Amino acid sequence: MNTSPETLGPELLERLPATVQRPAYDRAALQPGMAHLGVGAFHRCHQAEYTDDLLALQFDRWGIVGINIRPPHLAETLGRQSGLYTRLIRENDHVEARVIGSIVKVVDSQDSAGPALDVLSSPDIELVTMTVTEKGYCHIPSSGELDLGHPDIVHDLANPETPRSVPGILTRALELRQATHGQPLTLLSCDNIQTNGVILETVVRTFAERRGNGLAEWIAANAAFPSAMVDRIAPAVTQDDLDSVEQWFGYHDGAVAVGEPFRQWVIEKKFAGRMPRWDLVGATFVDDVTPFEHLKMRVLNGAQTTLATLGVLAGLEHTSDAVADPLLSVFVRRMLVEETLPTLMPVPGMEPLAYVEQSLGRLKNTAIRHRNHQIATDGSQKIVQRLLNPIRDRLDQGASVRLLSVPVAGWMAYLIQASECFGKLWPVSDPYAGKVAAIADATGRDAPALAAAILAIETIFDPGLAANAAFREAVTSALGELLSGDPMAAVRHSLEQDEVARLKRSKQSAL
Ligand code: CS2
Repeated sequence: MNTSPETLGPELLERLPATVQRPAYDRAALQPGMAHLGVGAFHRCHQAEYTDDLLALQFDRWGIVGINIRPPHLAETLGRQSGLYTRLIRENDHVEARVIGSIVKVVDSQDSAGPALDVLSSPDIELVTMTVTEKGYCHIPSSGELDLGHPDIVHDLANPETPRSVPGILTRALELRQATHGQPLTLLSCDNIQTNGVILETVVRTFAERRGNGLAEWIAANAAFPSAMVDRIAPAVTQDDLDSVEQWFGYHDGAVAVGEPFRQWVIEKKFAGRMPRWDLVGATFVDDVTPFEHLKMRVLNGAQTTLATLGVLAGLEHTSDAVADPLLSVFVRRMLVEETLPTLMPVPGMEPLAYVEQSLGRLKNTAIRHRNHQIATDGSQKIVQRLLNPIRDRLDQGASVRLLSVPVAGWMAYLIQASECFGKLWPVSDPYAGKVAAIADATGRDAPALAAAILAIETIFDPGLAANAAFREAVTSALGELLSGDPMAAVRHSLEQDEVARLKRSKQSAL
């Protein structure tokens, strides 16, 4: 008879296979102390794991209440398992399994903000971390300001007590805290956005200022918005991952998370109340996260976005396939070493070249099935910090941006080819997908006209950058080739041109 396997839960903890580690503390004694918004694969592989490590070392009341305000629902997976889940660390053939116990409760707040507000306004909660994706902040990517024209923001300003956006919900929660117990709150963004704390503070403050009643002043005095650099590659979980746990360990887990061995968390030391001592378990508290952010976003994430969009255009499925491609691998290393590294500030304790090699090594991990389409999702929200900011710095230095311009054109080509006019080659998800498709449908296959129209989107390309002749020329010529029958010609040619320029430079310096 075929009986279905037992589902992970507290009763199973004592009977887990010896190869699966279990929480090294008494979960039953844990109290909710912090909340997390956006319980996806990344949170389960990162902040929840650091917290699990901390609980094993120094028991405190830092149990996590996990909240989702967008799909998926948590009740049927994590909820059913009392917050427990299996976190797999995978590297090629190596697998390490551990059940994480730091999430003590989950709350679904997709239908209305009420359940999320109850948690976030509770005096038990001293800290809220969040991974709500780049677009969750409803900010304008090129300026970092709250997008007052965003439909959810328009809705929330008109209906502040029933908000649906992240800025609206957080502002309302702070307002409820002010009106009831007055306890301070730390709001720690763990999204991969440059100056994420500043952006979060800006969108909340802008929202609060419009509410009036001294709320913005109360927030300024009682809330803290530290910035943080977060890192671990943890792709969207697949049915295969769930099946593997069942097959290897004999139990069912609907909330498995899979990540690579590497992890990093650098947090600005700016808390409104008590601070979980994540620094005792590998995180770093610093006064300024900027150099760490630049390094990670421009090198690791820059490489990922480059390999993702160019990888899709080359017909490759995962990051590990793209980085294994000889041409793309030479290209991405050259781009990072020659054009990206000179834009970085010194980072304490890190050697930039070694970081490039380490990053490319991480991307080769074949057990991490990170789909190029997943990384290309929301590219409009990612390219500013990953590609455009280093490009601007290079242009300020009077240096070439030939290589960095290719993935910018890659992002354009990725969205353009999803348009009707280009035969809808693949489905895409990006807040600017509709705009780019409309441009493509109106413009047709004229690469210079396409590039000009997309570069004119000021919320992504600031006008000063878009007007730069060298950048425009490099993007336009790469785009023409990426849209041709031989897309990788763009990559080959940019490398050849770069080589010629290098030879010229070395001849000149020899004279
Ligand atoms: C990826 C990131 O999907 C993406 O945009 O580039 O999620 C990346 O894997 C993480 O930032 C790694 O820390």
